[in-house]
Amino acid sequence: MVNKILIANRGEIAIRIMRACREMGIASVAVYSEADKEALFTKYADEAYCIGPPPATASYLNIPKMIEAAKERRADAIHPGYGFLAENPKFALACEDEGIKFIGPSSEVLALMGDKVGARRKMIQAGVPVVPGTDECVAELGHARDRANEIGYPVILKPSGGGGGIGLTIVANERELENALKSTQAIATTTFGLGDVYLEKYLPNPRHIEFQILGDSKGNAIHLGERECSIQRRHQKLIEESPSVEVTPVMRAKMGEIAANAARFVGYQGAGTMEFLFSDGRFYFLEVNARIQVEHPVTEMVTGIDIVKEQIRIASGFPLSIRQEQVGINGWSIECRINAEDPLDDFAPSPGKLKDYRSPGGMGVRVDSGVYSHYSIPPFYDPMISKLVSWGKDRNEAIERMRRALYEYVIVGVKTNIPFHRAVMENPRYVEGELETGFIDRETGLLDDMKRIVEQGDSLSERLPQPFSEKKKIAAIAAVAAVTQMRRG
Ligand code: MV4
Repeated sequence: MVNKILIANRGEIAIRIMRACREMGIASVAVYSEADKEALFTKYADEAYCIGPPPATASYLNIPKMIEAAKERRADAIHPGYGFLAENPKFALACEDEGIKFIGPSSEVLALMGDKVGARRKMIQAGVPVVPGTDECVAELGHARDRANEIGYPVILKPSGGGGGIGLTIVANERELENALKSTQAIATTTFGLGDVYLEKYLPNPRHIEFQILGDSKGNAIHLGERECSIQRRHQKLIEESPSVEVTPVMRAKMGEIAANAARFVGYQGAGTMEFLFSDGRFYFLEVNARIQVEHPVTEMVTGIDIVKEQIRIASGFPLSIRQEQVGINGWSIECRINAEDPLDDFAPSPGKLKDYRSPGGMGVRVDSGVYSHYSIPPFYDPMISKLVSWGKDRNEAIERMRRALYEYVIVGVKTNIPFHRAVMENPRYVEGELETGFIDRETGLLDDMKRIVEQGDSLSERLPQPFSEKKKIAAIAAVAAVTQMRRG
């Protein structure tokens, strides 16, 4: 097994990885930016190393600095977490060149999966069902027009160097194609440095369902079932669950086998996700996420498998610790991403100091977080406070536990999206499992539900003494004003 892992990431995922290290007796090295000196992950690690100023480009995205830190601290492996350098083939290659184990797929596989149209081609070869579309890029209008006519409108233009939703353009008819092609190519060039775009049939309002896969260096690959990730806002996932109400055991076995076969076909090593759109009872491959994902805990809760430990074992050259027949799905798990943002102000970020903080607990509740009471959430990175994860024997119990946990959560000092999560957990369509990617846009009543939830003030937070509460401040000002009035009168 590796001896010392440098975690090239920050926040909750850095701690998630360090927890696995601690249980496995592996030393951990945190690298932190100047903005993260007081962050929990910096304190949690066995060692900490400052890699530069707050902007990510100067710190968490700085490949030479990461390698320098690993060599200086004699780390024999690097875990990249998610985001930042996690799927950067140059980073994996730099690790490989220095004899440091990159905890993830090889640089070749990362490069292949990062090229979305190349990944599509490869998946077609592996027998994976894909959305009807082009298996090469479309550069000229004439070519795009011919292919779009074959596919049939509406179509969607996607940057090949992208992923995750940036630069997607829905094209309703041929008249729109010319402008759409130009603008998508321009966006692709500016954001990904590559103007390549490809075409797919546009599926209206699909569900987003993804399969977790694990592949080792011995050629074994298995799947850990699916996650339903349809509750998204502007391509940001907010709620995920496993399993999906839409997937029967027969479908799970069939799609899971297709996913695992595809992993084996490309020589996939480590943990990964195959994203699918689910529409009209069918799965269509979208892309591979070649990293540990934010939402991995829901899979861990229902399978009992520690995905980060498996990643570390795989990178150390060990075979997978479980066979496919040993993987079972037990109960139901839901994750709510708790963000420092104001859901009543178009989800505007709300970084700042946590004047008070107490996370929920009790049976079937897991909180993965990188904060503590009196910690200041820096404005430089994503505003996630924690991942609140519930587990229950069935979906209903997982929802009940999530509602109860959201009631218990005390976060004072910043605005959070907890009212949004409470509104969804009581939404009749959500409770019925009627989820699609258009859920938030379609459920126009959510805003009023959130307002009501905020006004009702039915939370544990409201019942605890709150030295900094806004309500008390207002009451104090009113009292002073009343006294002043009396004196005047
Ligand atoms: C699509 C699609 C419809 N048809 N592709 C958005 C994220 C990126 N990974 C792919 N996305 C989509 N691709 C075809 N052919 C609709 C979306 C999409 C979406 C997908 C998943 C979750 C939320 C979404 C919100 C809008 C659009």
